[in-house]
Amino acid sequence: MKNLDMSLYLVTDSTYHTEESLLRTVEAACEGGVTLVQLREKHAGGREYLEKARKVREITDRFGIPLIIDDRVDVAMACGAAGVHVGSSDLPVSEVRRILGPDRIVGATAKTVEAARKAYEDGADYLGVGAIYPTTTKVVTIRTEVSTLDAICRAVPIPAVAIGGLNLENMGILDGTPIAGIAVVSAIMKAEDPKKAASDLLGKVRQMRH
Ligand code: TZP
Ligand code: MG
Repeated sequence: MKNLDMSLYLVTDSTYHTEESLLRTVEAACEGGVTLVQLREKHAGGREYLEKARKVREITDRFGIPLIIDDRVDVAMACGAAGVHVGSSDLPVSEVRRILGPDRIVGATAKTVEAARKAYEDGADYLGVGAIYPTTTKVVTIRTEVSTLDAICRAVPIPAVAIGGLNLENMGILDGTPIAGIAVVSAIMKAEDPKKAASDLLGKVRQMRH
């Protein structure tokens, strides 16, 4: 198993950012202590995605934080990212693993214990589980009960992070579940002070896991 610190996973959203403010926000989040970054571009073509990925990687590299690319194996390989995250309508985990080889990180979304087991067997290194709360970021998603999240964590030996509508005020609901961390979009990407937001979230995750 890879040595991944999944305590605070930033997933980006360019919807309400210029490229410049996106990069500034990622940098501030890195300063604040995020432990993993996923570049998630739902509307960019391959070229734009790659150019952005290279710029984001320059930042994450400076902080020694792994960069994961959402959906696109080709973009991840071209920019030398640490890995790829795939959901149920993307390339299957087994194919992504085959293409990327054993060393890169493959993350998968899992909303059921069955999907979690399959992703693990197919070679996923970690799981994203949610949406725990309603989210304004992703339109097409279903809610995942905390009890399901808990069962997923116990069903597979790979780390799982909770995602979906999580913030400083409501993440207490995860207390007692054996999650490896949380993944957030809005709580950092929409924060007025993303560095402080990241630092506060990280503090709370660490406190919760004790
Ligand atoms: N997958 C499940 S919920 C979600 C994704 C990508 C979006 C989470 O965004 P936010 O803003 O933290 O609710
Ligand atoms: Mg996807």
